[in-house]
Amino acid sequence: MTRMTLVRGDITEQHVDAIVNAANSSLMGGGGVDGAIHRKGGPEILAECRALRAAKLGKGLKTGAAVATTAGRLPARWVVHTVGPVYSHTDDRSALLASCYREALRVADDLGATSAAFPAISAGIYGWPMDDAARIAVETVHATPSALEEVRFVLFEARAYVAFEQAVAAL
Ligand code: AR6
Repeated sequence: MTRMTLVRGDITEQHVDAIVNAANSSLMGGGGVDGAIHRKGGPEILAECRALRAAKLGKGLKTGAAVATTAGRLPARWVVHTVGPVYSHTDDRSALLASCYREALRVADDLGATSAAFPAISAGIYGWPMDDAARIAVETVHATPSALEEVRFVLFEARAYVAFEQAVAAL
């Protein structure tokens, strides 16, 4: 049974097996969580991302998919990169956001991770409304079987923490 926990803080400081990155399809870094992970994790992460692009992800990582690299200098074993959908007012992309959590869990599970930390994927630069992003995150992890002992949601802002707390309470 996977335990879901919530903490307010910085995902790059979490001592877990796998840290999930809210990346973009290029895997070449960016702002938000992605920027923080590459900055603190160091150049080894980007080097592995480049190698993945060259070997099997020529067109980049698809939205909703996940792939692992080293965690470099972070206090974790792996970074699992996933690409959230950009929020749209006209197009329901919820299934793609759910897929990010499912695929990242599957990749972490396949690696033998026992703990994973997730940010609120798509809820920053990609514009997803926080309450809905939290509901999709919590419901998807709850519904996805894995051997992980702990899935930790690491929320940077107070309003994100409250949204995740409410989503857990609503399960
Ligand atoms: N630890 C935990 N959460 C954080 C941290 C951190 N260090 N930094 C930001 N957040 P975002 P997205 C929160 O924008 O919306 C990048 O440029 C943040 O407050 O990181 O999926 C990528 O390269 C928000 O609640 O990811 C992509 O181009 C949440 O993490 C694009 O941004 C997600 O915000 C992805 O956008």
